[in-house]
Amino acid sequence: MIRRLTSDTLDTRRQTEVGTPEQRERVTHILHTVKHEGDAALFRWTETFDGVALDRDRLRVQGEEVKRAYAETSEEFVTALRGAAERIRVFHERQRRTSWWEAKDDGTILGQRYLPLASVGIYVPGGRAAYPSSVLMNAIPAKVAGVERITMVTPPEKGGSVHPAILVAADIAGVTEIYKVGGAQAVAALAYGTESIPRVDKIVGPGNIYVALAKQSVFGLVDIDMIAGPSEIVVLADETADPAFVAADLLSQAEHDPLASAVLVTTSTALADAVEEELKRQCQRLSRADIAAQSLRDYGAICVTDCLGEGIDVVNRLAPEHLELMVEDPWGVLGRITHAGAVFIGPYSPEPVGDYWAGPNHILPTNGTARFASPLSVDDFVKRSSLIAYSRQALERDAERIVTLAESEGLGGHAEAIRIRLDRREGESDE
Ligand code: HSO
Ligand code: ZN
Repeated sequence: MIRRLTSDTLDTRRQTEVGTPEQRERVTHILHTVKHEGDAALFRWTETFDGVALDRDRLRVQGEEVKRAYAETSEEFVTALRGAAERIRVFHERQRRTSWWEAKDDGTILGQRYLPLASVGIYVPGGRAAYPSSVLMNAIPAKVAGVERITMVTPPEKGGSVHPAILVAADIAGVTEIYKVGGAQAVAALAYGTESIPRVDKIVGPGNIYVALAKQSVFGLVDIDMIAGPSEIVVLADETADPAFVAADLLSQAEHDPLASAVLVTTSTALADAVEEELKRQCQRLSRADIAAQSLRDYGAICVTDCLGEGIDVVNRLAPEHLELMVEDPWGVLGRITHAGAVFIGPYSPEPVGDYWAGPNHILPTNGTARFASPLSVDDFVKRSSLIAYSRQALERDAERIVTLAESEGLGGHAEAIRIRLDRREGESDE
């Protein structure tokens, strides 16, 4: 049910090309219609893809529906979600940046100012991939950053409603408006704006292939987050690890998606054998056994290495989204890990702790992109401005060199903007 691969043959990275030419063409067409026809195109596509007839009133989720959503979900669920939200908020508060200024003796002031984005759009997929926890992970960093308008879009279910758990999560996270539209048409609405949906500055959140292609297409007009691939976990374990724990954690990731990848890298053949047994035993007990089994078969692997150093090299090469360290000295190993989206340290830090509760973001770089990308954070929802304040004294001092550089680029107007100031005596005006 799971392959044995060597460190040479193990590579979980997928193709990075997103979508087929036909899918791209379809998305281009959908974007075009929404751009030119606005709401009318949204209603048409929603009828086609979701089988739901919308109008302006029904497009936006009303306060009444949110109230009803609370009534339809259990108190335990709401309490747990609130607890998670608070922990996520506290963790992300620590990521807040402070603007800074530096005043020098020559009268110059240089600085950097952070400001929140004014508006962001969060895409929440429909059906089985609609996770309330992901609503929190997307919206809370934006809230902490100070984003004023947080718009959520999500495809309506058959009867034209949105899953109550998603509405409750959106409410707890501080989402300001919710629209029942999904797919490429929702991305188009967020990027271009329609009569009913105001455009936003950045679009985040996972979606299917059409959503990913649409996000890619509108990038530049608006900002986007990463294009997330299927989820991954790598467990690095030695003979001290509990095989039942290791198997459970691999399965917790495999159950997400037939395309998810769960990999064990270990120095111990005995552990590898025991984990394989455990995988078989535990998998059949899962409600999503089919998905987990398919994921393990197609994208799972066990890799036995000669030594821990070789195992660490394999991990760094894979640059996994999630890495669990279940080795005798996990803190010692941590210093040698260079690429991983999130590192779970020791036997009592299974990945679901991070998926739901601990506080760090569960939206992480996939497909080896942890080599250069980071978890979603408050930084994704702020931007910087540079601040430059020169004094006459400082300008006099630096003028010659600035003029030299300007003239070397053939930009006389630049040089003149410096000279005109020096030619004038202090306090003198044009008249
Ligand atoms: N492990 C998933 C996040 C998630 N798990 C949501 C449960 N709900 C992707 O990293
Ligand atoms: Zn998960």
